Amino acid sequence: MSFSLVGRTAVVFGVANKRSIAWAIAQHLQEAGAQLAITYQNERLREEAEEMIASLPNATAFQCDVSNDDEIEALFEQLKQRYGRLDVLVHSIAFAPADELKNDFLLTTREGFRIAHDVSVYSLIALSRAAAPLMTEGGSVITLSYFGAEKVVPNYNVMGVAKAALEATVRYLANSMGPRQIRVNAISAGPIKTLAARGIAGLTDMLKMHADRAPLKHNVDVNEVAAAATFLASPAGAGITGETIYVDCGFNIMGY
Ligand code: NAD
Ligand code: 0WE
Repeated sequence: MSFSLVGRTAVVFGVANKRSIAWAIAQHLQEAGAQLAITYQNERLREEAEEMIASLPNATAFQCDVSNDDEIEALFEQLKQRYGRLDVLVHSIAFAPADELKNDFLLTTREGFRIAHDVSVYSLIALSRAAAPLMTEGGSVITLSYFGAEKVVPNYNVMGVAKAALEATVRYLANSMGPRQIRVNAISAGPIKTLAARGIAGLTDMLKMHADRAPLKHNVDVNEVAAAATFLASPAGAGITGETIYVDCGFNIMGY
């Protein structure tokens, strides 16, 4: 069984900068032989993203805000024209309004709940549906989750509820797309200092506690997450679908 992605095409969503988990995954998929479409969210991220993506062999940059159905449709029309077929889709996107990650969970607003679920969960369904007709030889869809889906992590709040919905969505999509040989899985990564984690009060203490408590006694590196994604994307992952695989140095198995 092969780990090679030679002759495969992957689309990767969620590159903001060099620290992005999506960027590490894109690099690993490229090293495994895939050609890549890499998307960034908006004009604000365009310059940095385009420059990074231009530096990666066999990679092309596209813009797509996943909260906009027209942008999703336009993107997949471009992907169809350019590549014809798709094999791998990586969804590495999450967003909740900043206040929702610092206020008491009881104060979660209707709009904050809606946005968190729209951007972080519904987008996986919308992107999977758009990709399915291009995955004519089967495929692999991969999303990123976090432990806050399963147990309470203070301040993760509505994002925890959204990640629980994301993991359930992975199971329902796996059942829906299975007959087309499209596999759908989540990687639940341990905390990593990326743009999405920066500014979180107490992150440094949290990283330290995580490394102390995890069986492997260190923090997760983006390359460990990217290696697991490459495995799930490759023929070596055949037979795995609907799963949430922890890449967290074993943190989640501990009871005390
Ligand atoms: P990041 O900030 O680099 O990536 C998040 C991405 O989401 C950004 O590229 C941002 O542009 C994109 N995004 C947000 N709203 C969007 C929209 N409407 N349309 C298109 N793109 C949008 O941070 P990251 O840590 O690499 O996060 C990637 C994924 O990994 C997220 O799902 C996050 O929940 C998950 N995750 C992160 C950690 C961590 O500790 N950093 C741990 C576990 C899981
Ligand atoms: O999924 C995430 C973070 C996702 C995220 C980050 C932000 C920051 C900027 C979603 N929305 C926003 N909105 C913003 O305005 N992680 C797994 C990283 C993370 O976030 C936490 C964590 C960890 C770990 C929030 C509280 C506690 C722990």
